[in-house]
Amino acid sequence: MPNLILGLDSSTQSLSSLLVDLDSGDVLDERSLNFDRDFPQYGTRNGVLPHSDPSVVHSSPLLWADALDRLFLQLKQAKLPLGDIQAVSGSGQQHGSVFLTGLAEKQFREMDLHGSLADNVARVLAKPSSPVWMDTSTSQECAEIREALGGAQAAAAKTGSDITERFTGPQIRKFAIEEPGAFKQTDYILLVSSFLSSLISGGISPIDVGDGAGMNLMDIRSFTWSGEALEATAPDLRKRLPPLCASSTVLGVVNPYLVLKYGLNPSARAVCWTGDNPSSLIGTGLTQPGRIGISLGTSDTLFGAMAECSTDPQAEGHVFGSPAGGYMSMICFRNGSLAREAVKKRFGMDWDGFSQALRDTAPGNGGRLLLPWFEPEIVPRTPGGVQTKGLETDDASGWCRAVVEGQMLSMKLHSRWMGESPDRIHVTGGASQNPDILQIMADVFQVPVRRLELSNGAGLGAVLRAAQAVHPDRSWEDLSAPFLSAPMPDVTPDPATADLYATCEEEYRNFETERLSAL
Ligand code: XUL
Repeated sequence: MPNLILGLDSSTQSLSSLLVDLDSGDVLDERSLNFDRDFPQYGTRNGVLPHSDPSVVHSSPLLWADALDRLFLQLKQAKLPLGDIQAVSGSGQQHGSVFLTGLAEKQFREMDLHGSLADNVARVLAKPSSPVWMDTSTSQECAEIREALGGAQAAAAKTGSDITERFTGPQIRKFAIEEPGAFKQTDYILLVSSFLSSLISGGISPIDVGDGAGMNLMDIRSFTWSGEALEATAPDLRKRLPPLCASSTVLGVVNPYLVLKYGLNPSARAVCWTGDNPSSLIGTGLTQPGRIGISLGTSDTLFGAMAECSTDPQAEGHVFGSPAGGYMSMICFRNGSLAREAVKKRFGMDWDGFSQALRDTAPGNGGRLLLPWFEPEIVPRTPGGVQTKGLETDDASGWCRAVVEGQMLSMKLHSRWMGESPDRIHVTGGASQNPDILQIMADVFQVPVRRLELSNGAGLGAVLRAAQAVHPDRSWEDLSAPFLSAPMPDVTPDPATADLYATCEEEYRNFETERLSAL
């Protein structure tokens, strides 16, 4: 029987799937449903529900359940061999929460086959909508929890992150305060990942330590619920939270609903889901410490496995459990493509012109510096305002190099707390197509940079996690090798720039410290 594995990824705007044959390395099917386009009845815009207060950003758990049904229906209609699937897992957008009544466990275990998944879920919802990671309406709740835990550094040391607006704990506190009646009706609080995992496995799924760390409720060192954080967040929270588990947990066989409606094999395994970032760690080949991943998107994200649990003394980065065991770090820099594009636009350039400017200027940029805070920045935390040193306002090529060097120096500087010196960087995202940007990355970090051609790192991570859970004897390297091809040779660092960029990092740090205290 072929060894097929199904990986799913429920992101902010879509549900996508990847069906692979583990033995041949073939991708049999890859598809995606777009929430706005394919489910217009929910009225979402970019995957979220419009709200009069822009800081309140929710979506619908019924939409996510409907999407799961539609996806399995499409796979069945495409006559894919669903009976040969050995294991299913998935990843979800992090931090979002689903609030269910005490009837949920039985409802999911004994699904009504006459109704859809959404019909089954609708009967047990304690709150119709789910706050998601884009919600920024919990500043007050964050301040209260942070104070109870002894400040930002203490909260980060305890839970892996400072108390953060989009994280689940503050969102739960807001719900408990604003809607005490509905909160009282809530017996289960799930994440997007564990909610969908519950539907696949037919029961209430535990929360894995990767996504659990994005709640500000889990003790990051012991991987157990933190009594202190629960206490500071909402009344009687412990009894409302499912247990925590390792990300590789096999929950059992798939829900009979999927067997009877779509022809899944009754012995197919349901493997616990995790958050999209922990899943991407696996999907980008970063299961071992010693390598970091950088995703160059609207925001730039740096992440990597860590041998030991070290938390950010500035309380700006995040620590999650790694699905491969141990820990992972994640640092979000808000001014990613956003800043590169702002410079390109300022000088009326196209990307070829931008790249030419990088080639026309020398490493170190003759001492010209730029702090790329076009928008308020997360790391380091600042309301922003671009800061320059030695840069004339009309120096187009100087600005192009300065923005990229500034971003790379900032990433290097602000990832030092992780205590890892990488030997390779795996890079993904739109701007990873640009070899001139990658050369600066390689020179600043003094390690080779490998571009991965991945359309869905989180989805591939789900496949590999499911595969590893049912084949624990096979190594991550062995499992991932057929899927992680690099489309071009690694970009290697120029050793002649090593001392120069060490000096640049020092100068950047001093300039940043000076401007942060002045702003
Ligand atoms: C991570 C975060 C986002 C979501 C996106 O902290 O909020 O990356 O996981 O899906």
